[in-house]
Amino acid sequence: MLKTPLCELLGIEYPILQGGMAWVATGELAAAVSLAGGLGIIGAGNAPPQWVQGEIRKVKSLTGRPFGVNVMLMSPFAEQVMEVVLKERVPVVTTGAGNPGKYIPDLKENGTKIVPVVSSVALAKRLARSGVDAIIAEGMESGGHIGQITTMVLVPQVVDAVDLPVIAAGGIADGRGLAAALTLGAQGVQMGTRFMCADECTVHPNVKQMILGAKDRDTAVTGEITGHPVRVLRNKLVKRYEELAAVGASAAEVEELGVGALRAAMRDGDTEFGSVMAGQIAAVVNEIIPARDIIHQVVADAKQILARAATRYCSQETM
Ligand code: TUI
Repeated sequence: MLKTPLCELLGIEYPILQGGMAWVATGELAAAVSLAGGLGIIGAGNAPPQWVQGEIRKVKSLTGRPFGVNVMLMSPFAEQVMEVVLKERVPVVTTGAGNPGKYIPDLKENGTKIVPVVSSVALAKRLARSGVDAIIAEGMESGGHIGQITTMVLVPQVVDAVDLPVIAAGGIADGRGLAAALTLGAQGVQMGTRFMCADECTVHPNVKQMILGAKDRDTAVTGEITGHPVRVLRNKLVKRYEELAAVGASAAEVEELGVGALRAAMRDGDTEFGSVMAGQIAAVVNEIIPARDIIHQVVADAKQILARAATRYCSQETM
């Protein structure tokens, strides 16, 4: 057992959430994670509401356990996706890339738990006042759209700023990361990149192989010119982006480079010119195993690490 009050709040066995990654986190992955006792999350990304509804039904057909949908607030379909989420009575909604404030009253009335992702203390405080149920504090080690603060620095500040369960995200892929997050005051973790290499993840196999091969300095942050910094694995797209940035290209030119690139990577396997969004922790992801095994390994290792630290470093004699 490794239980925190967050487990009770979300109705899960282990304090592990699976990141709701666009074009990656389908119903198959979400169901596998929820069946294993974590919280599986469908990534709506820029997908239309009909697709999201199909994935929700898929999860419901595979498990009766709680699951979530991540609503990407920059999506042109965000509002319609929220309507589907309400209609389908999805147990948990996470949000990203924006402020979900205007959706909170309807979600609360629906009995949906709302757990926004934030990358700053200010937004965490504002949302806590609006009545959200928990907060995911995501550091800039993460893949995809990121803020500017690391997980190590952001999590304790959000923990101090709000009177809600905090979930740490960004740079976490194993038991060491879970133990560290709990030590920082978080009640759980969200892992994205680690679950991309779950057996049940339907992302293109080329992407899984690229993660397995990634080393410490193999990610880069693109999109700073457009105002939407995004962490991806280095490839020819990144080179092209860096060339454009060097000659002072306009935001529009850079934006054009990214159109369709995420889907090209994640679904079609174009790891050369696609946008392979993944976190820095890709470097420690070295095997493709079932979601259940990921969760069990992470929990078992975290428990051992925390117990060892307590006996090794905290005994009376060493004081
Ligand atoms: O949302 C994410 N990560 C994502 S979304 C995504 S899809 C995408 N594709 C192309 C360009 C951009 C995105 C890929 N990865 N993580 C959660 C997250 N949310 N990180 C940072 C934020 C965030 C940023 C600003 C949340 C709120 C926010 O506030 C803005 C405001 O209105 O105050």
